[in-house]
Amino acid sequence: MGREAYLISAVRARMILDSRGNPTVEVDVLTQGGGFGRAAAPAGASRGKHEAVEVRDGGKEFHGKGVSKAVRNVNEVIGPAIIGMDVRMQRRIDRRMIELDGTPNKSRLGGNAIVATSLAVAKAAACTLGIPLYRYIGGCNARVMPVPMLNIINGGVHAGNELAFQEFMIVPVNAERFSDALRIAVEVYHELKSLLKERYGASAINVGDEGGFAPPMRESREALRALVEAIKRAGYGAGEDVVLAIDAAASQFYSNGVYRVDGREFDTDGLLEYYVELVEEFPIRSIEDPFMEEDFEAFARLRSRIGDRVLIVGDDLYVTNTSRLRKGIEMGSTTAAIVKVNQVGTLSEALDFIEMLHRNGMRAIVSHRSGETEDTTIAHIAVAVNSGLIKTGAPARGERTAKYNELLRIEEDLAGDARFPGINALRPGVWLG
Ligand code: 2PG
Ligand code: MG
Repeated sequence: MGREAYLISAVRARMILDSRGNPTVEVDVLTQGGGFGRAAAPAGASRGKHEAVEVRDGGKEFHGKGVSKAVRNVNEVIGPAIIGMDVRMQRRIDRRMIELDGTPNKSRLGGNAIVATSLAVAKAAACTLGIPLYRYIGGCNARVMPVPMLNIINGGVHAGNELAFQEFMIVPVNAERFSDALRIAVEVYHELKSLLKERYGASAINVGDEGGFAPPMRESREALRALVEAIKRAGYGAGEDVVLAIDAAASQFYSNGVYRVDGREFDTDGLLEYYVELVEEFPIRSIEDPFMEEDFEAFARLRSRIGDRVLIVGDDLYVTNTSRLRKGIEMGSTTAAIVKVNQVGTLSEALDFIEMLHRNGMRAIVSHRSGETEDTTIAHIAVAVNSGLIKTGAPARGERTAKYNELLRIEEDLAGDARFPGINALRPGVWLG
């Protein structure tokens, strides 16, 4: 194909709805060669303070959450600036958008406008080349299927119960391939469903924002015990076949030096000891955002206590931002980080962040947001960069299963080349082959 085929011929944005019924931005990018890419911006509920800013309309419509300004920014500012550019020049296009925006946090054009465009550009490039997105980003090196971390009990700001920790996850590590791991997770999910129904009644199996159950529990131990029991009832070993992970999202229950969790009030040291107790009692192998988002030092202390056994993960701490990550590396804060493209705003910045993690022997966990769409880009990114880990909710609700289903297709496409790292994914620095 001639070079003209790769030139961007049109950029179109519109408003669509996300999984919480809020407006979000969707962008189509077309190329002269007939390539087409479509992507949508997700939205977080427990957002980090330093994330790229979403531009929303304010006012009465959609309770202020409209995105007509962000849509206009794509159609009238970004589109005209990138039409005619070579769609394969991802970094140049992303840089162009960053320059056009001109703010440190993408607040002028909107992180939501920019991220949807950036991802749609990558998809249009892959489409024009006639290859799947994961191969476009990762080339022939892409081969590691991610171990899924499935949030099957929802708390925090994602659910209407009293659990302070936001996410209680299962991680099926003892499997030959991704599809087997997903099956194991689904079996545990359904055991958990009947267990919760027996114990708390039918309303306990209502689901939260990420498809996990939101039972009327009051304490983390109650949730962790239920997970262990569901794993056993499904016929698996808790700690061997399936391990546990937590996203505390601690900024949400922190104020003025005090963490309010499980009916108690902790200072930083007290909360640290509480995590150590939980790790001794339950097969927890990963803890995300254990402390509030500015306390790099507390993360580092937890890491030196239990970092040899448990992945210590920064999400709100880093917000997919390399300068924050650099600080975390200097201080030894974590052994892993969550990667959410919309926290930083462009695909190339997210890829930089992942590269920095990998070069420092840390794990990248490619992640959804609690407000999602049918967009499956993160499934492709996880495989493209051989992250070995993905976080995309329970195996229920269409916007969550869209990602798992795409991973099933990718595994099929990779066929004999696919690798599934199992427990090694939770060992930072270990090669995932
Ligand atoms: C998180 C995410 C996704 P949110 O904290 O890790 O699970 O939640 O999108 O609400 O920030
Ligand atoms: Mg998080």
